[in-house]
Amino acid sequence: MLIKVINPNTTASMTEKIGDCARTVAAVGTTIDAVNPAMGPASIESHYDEALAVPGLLDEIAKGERERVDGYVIACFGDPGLDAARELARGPVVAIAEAAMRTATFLGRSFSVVTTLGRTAGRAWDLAAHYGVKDFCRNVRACEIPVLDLEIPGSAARAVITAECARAVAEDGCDVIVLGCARMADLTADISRRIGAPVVDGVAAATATVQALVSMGLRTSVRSEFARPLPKQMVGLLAGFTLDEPVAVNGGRVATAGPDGARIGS
Ligand code: 5HY
Repeated sequence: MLIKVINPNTTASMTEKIGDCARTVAAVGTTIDAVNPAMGPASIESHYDEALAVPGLLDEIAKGERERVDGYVIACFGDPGLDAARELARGPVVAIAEAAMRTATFLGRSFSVVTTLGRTAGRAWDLAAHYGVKDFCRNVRACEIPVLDLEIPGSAARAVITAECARAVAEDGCDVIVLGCARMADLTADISRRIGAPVVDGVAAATATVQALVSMGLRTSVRSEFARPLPKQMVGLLAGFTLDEPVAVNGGRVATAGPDGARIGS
């Protein structure tokens, strides 16, 4: 099984750490291909960043369809481009906020999210509501740490995040902690040991979920909302994202051209 883990920002060192974390839950026979787009923001910390990360993300999905990838992980806590990616990919696509929040509901009555910047908290609440788990969410707490500070060896980020997680357990009374950034994935075990509560990282949760879905032979339904987009002309910078007329192949997903003009086979 081949799972493509896409870090939608363009920071390769972060992609490498995300890939390492995804491999901790990969079963024998599962290959993890961790990638980031060649275009887009170095980190995603605003709606603007998120919007501009999506074309690069979709370009990686299109490449993955050519590479016959079995399933995808979107490794950014805003779950950018998730619905569009599900329209384009044959295999299942799981994003880390959804996976982490749903996983947390298996482990206790409530969770709190501990994230990077306060300005992203609203997005986390919107996602909790969208995924139907808002009643489980006690709080979304921000550490006011820029995403890329997590890349700085020896920075205070680890201690600040751990302290915020401990405060969440003490003050919110939550049973479980959800880490609100893909780059926090390698802090999970240490924080859990220190605060005495389960800590869920979305990279591992999403990778394990995609692996399980593929193993069960399950993929996104194409009956309505996630059917292939109707082809239309894209112009300007996005001309290469024009999807051409689909051709039915073996009753399955259609074969068509992708954002980079290369055919996507089914
Ligand atoms: C993430 N940004 O997981 C989010 C975290 C955030 O570049 N990777 C990013 O702050 O929303």
